[in-house]
Amino acid sequence: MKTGMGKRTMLLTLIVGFANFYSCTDKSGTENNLKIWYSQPAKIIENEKHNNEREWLKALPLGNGSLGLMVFGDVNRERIQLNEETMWSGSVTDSDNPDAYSALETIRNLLFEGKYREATELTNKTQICKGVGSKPFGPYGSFGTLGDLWIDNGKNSEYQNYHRELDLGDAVVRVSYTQDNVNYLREVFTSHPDQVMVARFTADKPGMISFTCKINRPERFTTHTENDQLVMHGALPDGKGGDGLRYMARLKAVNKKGSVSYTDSTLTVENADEVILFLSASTEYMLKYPVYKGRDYEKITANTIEKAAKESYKNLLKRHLNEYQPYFKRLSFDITKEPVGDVPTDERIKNFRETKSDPHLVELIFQYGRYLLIASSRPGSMPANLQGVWADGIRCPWNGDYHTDVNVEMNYWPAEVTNLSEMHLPLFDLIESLVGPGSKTAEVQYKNSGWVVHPITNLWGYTSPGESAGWGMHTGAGAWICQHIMEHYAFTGDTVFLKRMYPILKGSSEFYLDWLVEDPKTGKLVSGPAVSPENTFVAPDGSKSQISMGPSHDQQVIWNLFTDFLKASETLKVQDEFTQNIKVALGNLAGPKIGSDGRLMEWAEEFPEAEPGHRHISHMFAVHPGVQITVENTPDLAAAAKKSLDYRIANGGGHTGWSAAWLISQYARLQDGEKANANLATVLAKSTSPNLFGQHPPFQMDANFGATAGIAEMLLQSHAGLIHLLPALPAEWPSGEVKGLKARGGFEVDIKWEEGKLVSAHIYSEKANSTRIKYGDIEKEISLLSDEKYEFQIN
Ligand code: FUC
Repeated sequence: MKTGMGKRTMLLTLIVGFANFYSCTDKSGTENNLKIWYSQPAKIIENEKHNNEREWLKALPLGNGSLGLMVFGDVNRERIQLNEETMWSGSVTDSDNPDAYSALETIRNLLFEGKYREATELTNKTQICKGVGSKPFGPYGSFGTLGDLWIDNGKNSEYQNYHRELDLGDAVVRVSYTQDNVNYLREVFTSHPDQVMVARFTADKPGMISFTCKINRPERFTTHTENDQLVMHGALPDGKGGDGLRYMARLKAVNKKGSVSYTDSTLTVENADEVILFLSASTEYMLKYPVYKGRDYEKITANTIEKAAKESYKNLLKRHLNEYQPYFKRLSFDITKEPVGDVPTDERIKNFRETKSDPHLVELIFQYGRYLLIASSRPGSMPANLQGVWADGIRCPWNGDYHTDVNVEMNYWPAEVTNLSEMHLPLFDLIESLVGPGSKTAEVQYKNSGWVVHPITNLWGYTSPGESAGWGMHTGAGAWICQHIMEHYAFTGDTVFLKRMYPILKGSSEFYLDWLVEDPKTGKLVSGPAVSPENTFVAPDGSKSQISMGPSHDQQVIWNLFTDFLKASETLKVQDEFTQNIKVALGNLAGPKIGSDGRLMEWAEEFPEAEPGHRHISHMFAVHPGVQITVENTPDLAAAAKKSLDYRIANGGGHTGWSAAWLISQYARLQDGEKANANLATVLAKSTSPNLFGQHPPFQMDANFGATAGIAEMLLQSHAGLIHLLPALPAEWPSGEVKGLKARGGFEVDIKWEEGKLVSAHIYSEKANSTRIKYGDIEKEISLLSDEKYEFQIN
């Protein structure tokens, strides 16, 4: 026990032999608040304008990793908007710039000489990608909608008792209403085990289910009927004037009583007692450089739908629940004992804008982030993109791609700590797939070894810089995305995974070892020409520039990468000339600096910011998600970081959803629960749609994932070499309980608190392990045998 604990006593109880089932236990028993619900449908508006208030943002999302659905719930004309994760336009294209290398040294020298204007001009001329980069409708492509399923009952009579809900506890959308004295119920879910949409239509009187279905999309489709299926298919544009990926969706109905008939554009149900609609969809895409095509999408969609259609609804639901619930129910979070009440979710959000307080809404948004991650990122699927797996147009803002200069990383911040490690796996498949194209980019652009990715990537292995140097020269993206590798390992201890990813970590380290150059003034190693995403400074020559040598962000992500690489090498017992070279480079890397105003510096020199309230806080990577700056180990830098954050916010920072969400984690790491909570309130009040989708605006899912991760950081941290309980608890959550959070080292942690103070914590480890636990000024070393659980109490 640490000295200075005062008169408080700590009870430490060891419970031996707590078996394996602990980690799979359903922890959601205490929750009464897992429903998003409304008293009205999302409206059906033909050709609705793509704005931030659109009805689509009132529809309810379902997803199984690859399929994404948005259920509107209209009584007479149901719209289920459809997504398939690989519905990407575009095609493979060579964007690496062969003119880059010959100008690189000149640019670096100009920057070292303080000639920012010239350096920026030359960077824009020579370093950016060849071609049109990520510009709309080019080969970079975009994620987009698969289309819409319309279910028209041909009526327009009044209805009563309307209720529409998404239950996060079972991932089912339910729509119920009374029409012409008949009570109707629709239940919709997306099954991961069966790879289909299942939508059941029932009524409390026989023969009452009649409707006509169509499937369509804004462009490039035809429909036909085949073996009692309505089939939609086509090819997306390749961005070069031709056809790109081919896709297919199949719809089939299984009825009890009544009849089902098909034409080449419709599926009609008449007078059935009950109907189940099945939908399967796929494209020919494969995440495999350099081919990317080859999935037998016609056969896959045919087989899955036929197989599912043979099963009973009961079995399909059971299989869905058996797969979904063990993920979702690993964690529960309660911060109020008040009953949840009967205020629909859209009203709650409206009210929150006034009251800025609703603990139930906080619980819901936290669990919703977990739900959305399970729905958009299942093992074997593509990672969650800027919109998760949900898009309602043929082109998304920012192409709905993977932005690697914060956004895709933020999507995965909640994965480990909220006990959804498996959902992290698609990100590693993506990272692995970047090594091929990224090695080519490294070689062509910079004559470097290893692999690189710049601030954006897509389904086509795009790794070149963007089309403008101001944001496109984010050379730190590879190091940033690689941070996830050792994070996953730290939480899981999975050495098979580490062995698989080690060459990738090494390849990224090789790139940066070649990339770093000595700053002639300091002798330290610096990265450049590079941006601090996506901020602008006023250079000493008066120009507004983004390009410099050694921006703090790059220095920090490279520090993180080299540190992780050395840890991985040690774990796998690799010690050779290369590890030695990395060790030396790590020692020579320019580190974080505090400016004359006491703030953490964003660039190697004290440049004034052109936009002091900029939404990115890239130089704060070291605080979160990085670990280089901690309150415990580097208090001076932590204090400087806090000053930087406060200054950003005082100047209007945190104004996009993801940006405010990041601030939750930042302040949590700096152990300021009140400011963390204030930024959570900003996300809820300013950046949350009626269906709780995050808004940049426009809709962007990172705000959801960032908010969930931020709440977790407020409750538990384990990045500073110990498990810190309740490091940033705000006064607004005086009592509560969280069960099932994860800490590095593979620990599972339950925490209960009352009147702002810890009551007890349970720490469990499947493997024998030891750690230090911290609460307030109390610290304690504990050692656990495998499958043991400690109870940590304070009286
Ligand atoms: C980053 C941000 C933007 C936006 C885009 C998708 O580059 O700077 O605000 O979120 O990603």
